[in-house]
Amino acid sequence: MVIKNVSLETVCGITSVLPENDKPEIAFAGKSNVGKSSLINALMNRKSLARISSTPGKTQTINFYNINDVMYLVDLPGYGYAKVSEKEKIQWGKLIEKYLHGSAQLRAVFLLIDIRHEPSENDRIMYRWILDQGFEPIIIATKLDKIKRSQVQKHVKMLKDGLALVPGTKVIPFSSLTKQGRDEIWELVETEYLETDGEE
Ligand SMILES: Nc1nc2c(ncn2[C@@H]2O[C@H](COP(=O)(O)OP(=O)(O)O)[C@@H](O)[C@H]2O)c(=O)[nH]1
Ligand SMILES: [Mg+2]
Repeated sequence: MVIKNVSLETVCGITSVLPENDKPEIAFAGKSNVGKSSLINALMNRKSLARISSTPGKTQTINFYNINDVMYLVDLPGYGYAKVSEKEKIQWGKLIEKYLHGSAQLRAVFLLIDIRHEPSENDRIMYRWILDQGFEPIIIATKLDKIKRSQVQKHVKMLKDGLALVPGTKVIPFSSLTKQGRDEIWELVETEYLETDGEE
C-alpha cells in the first residue's frame, strides 16, 4: 500500500455509537503494551499518529484510522493490564464485543502476541473469541528484534502451540524497529481483504 493520506477519523468509547463506515476495516487486538500502536504507526509510515502509550490499559477506546480513503486500520483497546478494575474489564469486553459483533465492514482481525513470551490465558481467550465471531485471526508475533534470529522458529512454534492455532492461521513475525514483516502484512491485507481495483 502506498500511503497517501492517513487520519484518525473516529474514537469510539464504551457509550459511543459505532461508525457506519462504508470501507473495509482491519482490526488489531492484543494485550496492552504488545505493540499495537507501534504496528499501526509502522503500517501508516507515521512515527506517532497512533499514540504509543507509557500508561498501558488507559485507553478504552476503539480508534479508526482512515487510510487513503480506501480502508480503516482499527486499534482495539488492549487487555491484560493488572491495574484495571473489574468494572473496566467488563466495559472492555462489552466494547470489543459490540465491535466484533456489530461492524458490517470488519474483514479481518490481527491478534498481536509478543514473540518472546508464552501466550497468556487472555491471549487464548481472545484467539478463540475472534474465531467464534467468524473471523480469521492472523497472528502477528511482535518485537521480533528482541530475539536472536536463530531463535525465531522456536518462538513461533511456542506461539502456535500456546494458542492451539487451528490449521490455516498465519503467523507473521514483526518488528516496529526494523519494520521487518511490514510489507508482508500489507501484502496480505491487499490480496486477501481489500477488493483492489488495480489502482495501486
Ligand atoms: N524493541 C521493540 N519495542 C517495541 C516494538 N513494538 C513496540 N515496542 C515498544 O513497546 C511499548 C508498547 O508499544 P505500544 O505500541 O504502545 O503498545 P500497545 O499498548 O499495544 O499499543 C513501547 O515502549 C514501544 O516502543 C518492537 O517491535 N520492538
Ligand atoms: Mg496502543
